[in-house]
Amino acid sequence: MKTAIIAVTLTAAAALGGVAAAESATLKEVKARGYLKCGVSDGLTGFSNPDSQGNWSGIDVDVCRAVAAAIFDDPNAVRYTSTTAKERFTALTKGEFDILSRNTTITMQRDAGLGMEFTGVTYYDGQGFIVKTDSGVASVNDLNGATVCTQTGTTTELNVADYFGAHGMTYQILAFEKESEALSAYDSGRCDTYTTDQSGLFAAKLELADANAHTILPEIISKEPLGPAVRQGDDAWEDLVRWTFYAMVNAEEMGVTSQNVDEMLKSPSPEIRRLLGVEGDFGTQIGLTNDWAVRVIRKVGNYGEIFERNVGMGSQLKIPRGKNALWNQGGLQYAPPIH
Ligand SMILES: N[C@@H](CCC(=O)N[C@@H](CS)C(=O)NCC(=O)O)C(=O)O
Repeated sequence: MKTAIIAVTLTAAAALGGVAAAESATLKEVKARGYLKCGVSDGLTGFSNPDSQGNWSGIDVDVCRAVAAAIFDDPNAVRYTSTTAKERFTALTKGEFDILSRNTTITMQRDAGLGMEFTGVTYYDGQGFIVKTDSGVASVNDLNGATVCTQTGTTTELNVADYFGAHGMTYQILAFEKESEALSAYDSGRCDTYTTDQSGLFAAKLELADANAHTILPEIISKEPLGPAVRQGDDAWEDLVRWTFYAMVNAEEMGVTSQNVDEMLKSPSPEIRRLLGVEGDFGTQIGLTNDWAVRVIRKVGNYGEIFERNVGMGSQLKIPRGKNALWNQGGLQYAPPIH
């Protein structure tokens, strides 16, 4: 009996003392290849969008750039693959890329039923609607009998069915595989409204022939927590991607930016010292060196910086922080602590 108790106590102590980090097969492959493979959209301003030279930018792109900075100290060591809403999950599970970072909503079916793991919420969104201002529609509740344009393989159709059903409203869906097709169908008057994540509506507005002739309705009909996903079965890779994002959120909370990170290495604050690897051995726990977050923050920035330049006031979209503010500023962005 006594022996059993001692054995249990020793096991617990060993667990608290830490176990050697399991080597990530994906990390090994990425290192040998020399770059990260990142699955993105066909082009969505603010999230993942190529310029005329084929250079990608956006919040989702910065997630991949951050992981590449953490591994290679080079945010450009990434190859991007466009994937449609419909194909994205099979493309990830078949191994076409190491991370899917494509304005993807976390749902139970996707997390538990499709062989993927989500690593955090990079953007809290919700589904909205855009209408022509002169249609007189001022609320979703004015859309009874409407023809609704949307994209296949997304969360949008189910949300419309749930909301319209619950409110006793009828509707007709016109669904397209490509966003450009859905949007031009709406722009040419084939649908009364176009529906998607509200962030996508801000982006879509910029593509319409006369952006000023359209209004985004005030209601949000769903929860769309967007985040990156990795294949199931490589827990160590999942941890690396998860803590790289958490490092960016923690950095914002601690006031560590791409501009001051080198100065911050001298900070006396224990939590900043742990984040930046001056103290502790947190980087090695995800298969990297302890200053992994320094590379991420220096080369890509903290969460607030990536939000502002891609979708916030420093971007064309000008989306307010809203729910994506930090938890201590009235928002939902909350990263677990590094200790
Ligand atoms: N967050 C939703 C919607 C994602 C989605 O595919 N949205 C469209 C409209 S914003 C899109 O990404 N279009 C760009 C593209 O297809 O490349 C989901 O995960 O199902």
